[in-house]
Amino acid sequence: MTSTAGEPRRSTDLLTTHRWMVLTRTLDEAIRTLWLTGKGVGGTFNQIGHEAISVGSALGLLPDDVIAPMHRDLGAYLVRGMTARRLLAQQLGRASGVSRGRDANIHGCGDLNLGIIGFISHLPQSLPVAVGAAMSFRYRNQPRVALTFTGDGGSITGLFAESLNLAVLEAAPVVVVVENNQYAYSTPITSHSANTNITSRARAAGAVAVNVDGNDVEAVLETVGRAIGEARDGAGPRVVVAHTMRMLGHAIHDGADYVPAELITQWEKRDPIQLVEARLRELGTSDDEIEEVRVGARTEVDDAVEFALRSPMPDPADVTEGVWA
Ligand SMILES: Cc1ncc(C[n+]2csc(CCOP(=O)(O)OP(=O)(O)O)c2C)c(N)n1
Ligand SMILES: [Mg+2]
Repeated sequence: MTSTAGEPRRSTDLLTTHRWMVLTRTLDEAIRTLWLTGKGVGGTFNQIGHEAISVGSALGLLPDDVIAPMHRDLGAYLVRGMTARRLLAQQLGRASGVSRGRDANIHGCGDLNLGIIGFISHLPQSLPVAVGAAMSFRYRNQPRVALTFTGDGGSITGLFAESLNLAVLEAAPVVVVVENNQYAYSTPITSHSANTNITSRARAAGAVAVNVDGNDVEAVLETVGRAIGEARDGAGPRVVVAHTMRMLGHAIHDGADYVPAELITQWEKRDPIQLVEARLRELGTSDDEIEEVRVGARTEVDDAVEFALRSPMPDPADVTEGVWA
């Protein structure tokens, strides 16, 4: 397998990308509705506003690559082939879910057949795992890449710097997408980071780091695609800091009344799906074609909701199966 740095690794047209983004948003909204109507189990995270990052990043990978998504990356799971049905059953803790009801929401939501490393934590416990996977690819001379995500809050932890340090020393083919959505739980980036320039912190560890507009999916496709190509070609780790806004609370219980309303209004004007739709119209896509995508997503998600709700809860008798310790 050869690759050329600078080229996205999978050809994809913008309408297909838009379809993944709309499916992600529709699924996310269904999860929210299920929780708000009392059908959820435990907590859940919404990712509205992050669709361009998760979808645009995952589309840059090849089938043999691995991905370790975080809690705002529903789109990455879908792009890698995890169905809406399995994801919703997982969210509802059902036996037909990815972890067979051992855990709910995105925790434990991995499937190595799809190259998805199960979510540990994004603070950023998945990062050293992705670095380890990337090191093993290099040792075995395999042209594969590991892609992982963390948040602005995750990027200020020691593990972020330590993982990057090792990745640089080992020239590990790993790409780290930092989703800077301005908040870590209720703490704004200006309160949790003395240096809010995340690329400079990544560079301090010796990694090559670039910024991207996280609401512009074409920019994400190009920037992360290039980073993946360079990592695959042996250039070492790449960090892409994608700037966006967390449009809802940290998790479903959080009304986020600590976020200034003007900030949300300002970012609503840059909604990633509206932006890609405006671009599609510019390129000649009709309103009917866009509506068709929305209807398709609603049909798929309605089916997934029905499937998940009629799936049984796990049987307490087999609770120890598939558990290591
Ligand atoms: C090791 C660990 N400590 C604390 C938590 C609780 N926690 C979950 S998410 C989060 C904040 C994450 O913020 P950020 O990295 O900016 O990601 P975001 O949620 O904004 O996408 C915290 C403190 C955790 N999951 N794991
Ligand atoms: Mg954050």
